[in-house]
Amino acid sequence: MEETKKRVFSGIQPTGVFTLGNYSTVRHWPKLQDECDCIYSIVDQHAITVRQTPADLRRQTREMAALLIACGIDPARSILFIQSHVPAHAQLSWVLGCFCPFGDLTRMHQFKEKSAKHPEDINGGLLTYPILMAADILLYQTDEVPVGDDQRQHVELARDIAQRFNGVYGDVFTVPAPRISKTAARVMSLQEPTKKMSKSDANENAVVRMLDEPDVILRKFKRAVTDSEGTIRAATDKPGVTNLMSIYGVCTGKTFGQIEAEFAGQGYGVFKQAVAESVIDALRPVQEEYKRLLADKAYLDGVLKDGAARADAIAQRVLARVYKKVGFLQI
Ligand code: ATP
Ligand code: LTN
Repeated sequence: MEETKKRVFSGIQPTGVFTLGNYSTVRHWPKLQDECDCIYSIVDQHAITVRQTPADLRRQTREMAALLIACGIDPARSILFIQSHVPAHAQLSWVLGCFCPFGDLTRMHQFKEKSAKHPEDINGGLLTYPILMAADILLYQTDEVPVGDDQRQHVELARDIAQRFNGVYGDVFTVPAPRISKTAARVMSLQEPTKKMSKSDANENAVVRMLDEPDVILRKFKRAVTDSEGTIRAATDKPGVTNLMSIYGVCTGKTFGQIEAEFAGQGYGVFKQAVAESVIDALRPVQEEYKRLLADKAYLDGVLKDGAARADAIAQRVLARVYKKVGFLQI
């Protein structure tokens, strides 16, 4: 009998070069490829909920594919594709929107944050973003969704939608669960350590990018906001130092206890230098592989084309079932 592997789906927006925060989450994805059936999508339709420059979006989409492969996503074992290449995402999104209460959308943290950040453009897409995300997930009968902690609420909404739909039409969708690695620390901004480090942050000093050169990384860590206490320990009233500790933990695998012991009696200068070096070492192999891949556009495009065809075949079947269930006439 054929063994049925768990289906895993996750997405990432091509909104810029990805950060150490994204890396903290994405580096867990390749490990799932052996035990699970993995599908990873570059979600360009989600990206336009915030205004993008078309040429940049195109370039960043291909760059994101190269970065994901450089991080270890293997196109032979996983499906890697661009969301807008599979029309069923937008199609299912419409249907699912009719199964999602308006109030659930307005209480999403990300909607509140992004509408505060872009008060001049609080568009419908920003509000319905989680419905499209639910469509991404449910189209593939996903069991688990590996994401950072900031996306938990969205995955829970996808669960609610699946359950509501199943409640009306029978077991159509697999009910997905978030898979949040305990070691996928939520990396915070280096300048405002109570806010998450975000790709689209306008303050470059706040963000360490995957493709930053070593001297840039060092400079950003030297400027990182800490506090006046001068001891290296994790505490809620020390968000800057705690964030640096978790970054050091991501790059070295050390626990907070080990880090506190290692830097007992030392100052922030020494600690910041060590954190920067650990990041530089962790990123170096990914950067090298990325540069190699980006030079081979034909290979990347081939991977994305093949990925879209494989994703589309799965998505079409699920969409057809949904259309039938809700009563769309098939001729
Ligand atoms: P944007 O700034 O455009 O909103 P983002 O940096 O939040 O983007 P996404 O593309 O939305 O990045 O997220 C990709 C993945 O990275 C998600 O699984 C998300 O949970 C994770 N992630 C994003 N930021 C962080 C962070 N600071 N720490 C840990 N994981 C993160
Ligand atoms: N909303 C996610 C990106 C995303 C996603 C998904 C993640 C879009 N669709 C489906 C998991 C599953 C984010 O902002 N990180």
